[in-house]
Amino acid sequence: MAYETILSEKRGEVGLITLNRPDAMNALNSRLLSELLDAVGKMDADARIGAVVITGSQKAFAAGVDIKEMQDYEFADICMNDFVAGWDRFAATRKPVIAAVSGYALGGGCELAMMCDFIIAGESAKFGQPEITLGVMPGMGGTQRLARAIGKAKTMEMCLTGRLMDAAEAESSGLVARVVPDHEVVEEAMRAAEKIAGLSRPAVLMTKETVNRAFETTLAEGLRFERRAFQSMFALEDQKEGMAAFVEKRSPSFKNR
Ligand code: CO8
Repeated sequence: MAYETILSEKRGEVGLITLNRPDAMNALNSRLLSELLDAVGKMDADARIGAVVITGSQKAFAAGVDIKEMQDYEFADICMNDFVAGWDRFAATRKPVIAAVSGYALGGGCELAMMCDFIIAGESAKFGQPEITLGVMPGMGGTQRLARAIGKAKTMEMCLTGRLMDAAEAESSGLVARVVPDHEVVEEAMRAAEKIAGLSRPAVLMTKETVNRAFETTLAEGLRFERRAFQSMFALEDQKEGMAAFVEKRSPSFKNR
């Protein structure tokens, strides 16, 4: 598939996807969604890739779903086409996905960043769910993922008024993992992705799956899931190698990568 709205490249063991609709603030249209799904799906299936970074431009990670594409939709179109389902497929990516966010991450752009496993933000990043100002509401997980990330008070304020949050507030609220200077945001995300890609893949996948359980189930069930996943790691050669390397004071060489 030839991409028109994204750039996709491999850098060593990391996949880098750049949203690329500069004239539309990287607004997420259906073409971009299908290209993103294609690119991330290939990276998820590629044994040589250990983690993925998604970024936009200095001005905008993504300023939301494409309003011009959406404006004439009727209820029946939205129901029958269920185009949110594509985003659910993106969120189900098994390998770690890091969002490197500079500029605007609004509406569906903020929701896309939150579907990633963590966000590294540049100082210029601005997050928001301004859908209410368009006469609608978040529809790609914003009300749920934002509430889990930053709590009810700020989520309600942002979703009900459309107020944007800057990078410093996003970090202190727990929405982003770290804030770095804008010119370093992709490099920092790549460094984190490279670190992950050098680790035991089964351990990484199970860790991601287990942390995500925390948002889907009770504490008791989550703890049971974690215990079983932890126990299963002792069936991996990588556990033997990782612990032997520590004891022998050398770097581990994980087999399952
Ligand atoms: N959709 C389509 N085009 C957009 C979008 C967008 N979301 N955002 C910006 N653009 C376009 C503008 O229309 C403009 O195009 P043109 O030059 O042809 O007029 C171009 O990008 C540049 O934008 P601006 O001139 O507005 O640039 P500014 O620097 O003045 O402002 C902003 C930047 C603040 C980001 C401003 O563009 C803005 O407010 N954008 C809209 C933000 C927004 O409301 N986002 C929410 C969209 S709704 C949504 O995401 C719903 C998600 C749930 C859907 C569930 C189904 C999948």
